[in-house]
Amino acid sequence: MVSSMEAVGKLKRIVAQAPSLLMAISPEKASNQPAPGKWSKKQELGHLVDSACNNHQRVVRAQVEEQPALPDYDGDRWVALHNYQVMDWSEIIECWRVMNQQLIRAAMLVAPRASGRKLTVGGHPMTLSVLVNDYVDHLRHDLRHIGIDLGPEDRRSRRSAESPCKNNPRAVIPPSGADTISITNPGQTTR
Ligand code: NI
Repeated sequence: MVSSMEAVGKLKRIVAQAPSLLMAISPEKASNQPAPGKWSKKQELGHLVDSACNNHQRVVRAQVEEQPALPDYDGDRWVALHNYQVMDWSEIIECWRVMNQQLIRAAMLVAPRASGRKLTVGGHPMTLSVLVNDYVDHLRHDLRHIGIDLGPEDRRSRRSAESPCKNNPRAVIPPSGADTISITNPGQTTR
């Protein structure tokens, strides 16, 4: 079974390393929108704040509810709602750091036997352990797109229905039985 503790260890290292690397990006560069409708680095990191908020909630609920059916969220609308583009770059970085500390706190308390607890996110069945691993993989992928490279991604925990991100759509592996791989960019995201 994939361990959630290993993923939490990776997350701790990312949260220790990434803020100073993000601060090295100038606010001007972080505000630059590469094309109409594309996220700036501010908005991409804001999306990672939203991801942390949603996944913190999931990590908690998976431990206090029996087989919870957890919702996905509309990544574009969450970014637009928070208006990250007008926030200070340093404030978004700090918000991201603090939310991940909160997620780490909740995930640190997962008892070993709870790692295999079953839940669904946006209708996709998974375990709590897979959810935590998937969260960290997605985080590392999106940080790399922002320009923060923290080493190779761990692909062991990829789920069958992976949601691409706005700026960096990637292959969605179809559920088993389907025979095509498509590049899509839906608004809904589980990550
Ligand atoms: Ni993303």
